[in-house]
Parts: sequence; C-alpha cells; structure tokens
Amino acid sequence: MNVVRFGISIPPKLLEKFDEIIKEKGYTNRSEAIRDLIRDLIVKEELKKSEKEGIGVLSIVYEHHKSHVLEKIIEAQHENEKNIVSTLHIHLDKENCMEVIIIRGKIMDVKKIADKIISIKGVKHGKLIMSTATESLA
Ligand code: NI
Repeated sequence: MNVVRFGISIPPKLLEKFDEIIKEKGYTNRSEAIRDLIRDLIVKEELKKSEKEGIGVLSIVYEHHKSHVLEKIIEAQHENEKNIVSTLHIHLDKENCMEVIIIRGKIMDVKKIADKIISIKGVKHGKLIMSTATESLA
C-alpha cells in the first residue's frame, strides 16, 4: 500500500482517551483507526450529495399478521425492483419478523424507498445504514 506519513500535534489527555477507545474497539494501531475515521468522514460528506450513487442496508421489524403489513412491504419492494438488490427475512418469534433489505441507487432514491417502507403502518422499527463505495476510500 502506498502511504504518506504525517505528524499530529495533540494534547496528551486527548490522545490517551483516543488510545483507550480504539483499544476497546480492537484496533492494534492508531494508523488504522485514523484511516477508518477519515473514511467515515468521507462517506458522511458523500452522503450529503443526493445525486451520488449509494448503497443502503434497511433493517425493519414488524408483526407479519397485522394490517396487511407484509403485503405492503412486498409491494413497496416490487415498485422499486430496480433498486432492491436483496432481501433477507428472519422469523423472530410467533408474531415478529425482521427483514434486511439492500437498496442501491441514487442516495436520494435509496433514502426515499427506505422512508416509504419504514412508514408503512405495522412496521415497528426501521433503520437505514448507508454507505458509498468509491475510490476515495482508498
Ligand atoms: Ni417471518
């Protein structure tokens, strides 16, 4: 890997706290932790550009027998079949299901589809995690 070295001036207490946190997270060195922080910042900034391509993982929990919720969830996915990459269904217990839906496309479209699914009556909890897969992440 082609790398550049650079120095950072930082108050000792701040570094101490940083080391503590990254050790807990499992990082073996500061460089990898700082690289990941930078990548996270890049993704965060890129996700503000709604025209860019993004990919999201939408996780929802719902009661499958309530108010045709399952039908509505499937319908929403078929309406956007070009953006839906994959769906994983998990039966949590007698009543509850979890669905993990991978959505790909323009960031604004991914968010719109996720919002539509989350807002379906009967969906108890929903969360979208988004990422961009670009060369800028190096
Ligand atoms: Ni189920």
